[in-house]
Amino acid sequence: MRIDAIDVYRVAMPLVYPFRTAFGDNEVIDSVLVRMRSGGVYGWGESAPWGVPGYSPEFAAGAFVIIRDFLAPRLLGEDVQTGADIQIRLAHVKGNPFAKAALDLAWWDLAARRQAKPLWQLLGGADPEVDVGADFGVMESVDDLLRTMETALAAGFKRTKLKFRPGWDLDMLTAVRRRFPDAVIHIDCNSAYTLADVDMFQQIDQLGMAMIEQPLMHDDLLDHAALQAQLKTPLCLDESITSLDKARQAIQLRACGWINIKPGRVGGLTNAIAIHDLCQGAGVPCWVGGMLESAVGASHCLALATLPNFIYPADIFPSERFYKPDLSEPPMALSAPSRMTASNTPGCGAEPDPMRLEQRTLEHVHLV
Ligand code: OSB
Ligand code: MG
Repeated sequence: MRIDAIDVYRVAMPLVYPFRTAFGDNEVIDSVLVRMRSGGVYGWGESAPWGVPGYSPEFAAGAFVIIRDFLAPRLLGEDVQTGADIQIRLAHVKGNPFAKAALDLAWWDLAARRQAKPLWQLLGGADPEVDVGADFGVMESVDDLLRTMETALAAGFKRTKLKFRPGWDLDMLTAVRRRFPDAVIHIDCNSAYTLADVDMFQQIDQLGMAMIEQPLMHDDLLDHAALQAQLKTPLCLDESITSLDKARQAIQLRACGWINIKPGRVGGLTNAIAIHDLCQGAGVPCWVGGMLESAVGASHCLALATLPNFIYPADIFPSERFYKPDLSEPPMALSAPSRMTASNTPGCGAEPDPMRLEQRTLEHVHLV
């Protein structure tokens, strides 16, 4: 299909409460949305690298410029048949997976809408209903966390992910484990530690975590392999897996037992599927993560999560947990306890509410 026009929006989406992790405390999520037109049909993509390069080296204002000046011009007027075609045309830019992802996702949504197919089916999903988990950031007190976890467990969530950072660490986790001895729990360190912390990780190793997510540097594989060799708890790589090659190398090095796949972090759904398939062949299980995208980006994540090697509940949440209201419609909602169902309408099933998009846009460009 010929790509006739691309609109790029950089938006700031206010959170209902600050999201606190090892890479900072945020009250607003900065995201980039792309609308891609072919003939009379539009597709939407979204990628949320956030406003500050604290999770990865990318940030929303930079991604906006990369898309506007270097990526979108390579697609306009072109006939693009497959996701691989998109990636080839974007390959002249090194790295910058979040910027590439916004375009790649818009292409997939557009392709699905043109075929009048739900995105999850176009991606090769098996069942539109998937497991989703509960996640908790750093809180005011351990008592607050215990109370919130109690509610989540009572609501039927099958696993809980806890943000972990210096000062909100072993004491917190020990208290949680004491209170919930059988719950499936894992921690996400967002690259806050080094190999000098191996003693702490060996103590965590006794607490029966389902996995330890990204303990070490954001782009590291070797130190993770060294740490993994000293632990029985599987590590999960998030930040470090930015491409198919990184996933292959991580598996080869035995740097982890799990791989988290976020469409944004790996450059889009095309690469997310390739990583999923590689991991499936290698016997490495995966799960889908997110970046607090609006319902457009989250719907893409949900469609991805229908693929068969995603066997741990995804980081996809009801919109109201973060946004009141969500920038995009319809909002993300549970379809059953700890479950969400990918949309059966053509495409990803969501698009921005025009008024909210206008209110939250910091920068917009229309490219033809
Ligand atoms: O590391 O998985 C991450 C959100 C934004 C940026 C990075 C991450 C996350 C999450 C999302 O952990 C899940 C959550 O809401 O806790
Ligand atoms: Mg993570």
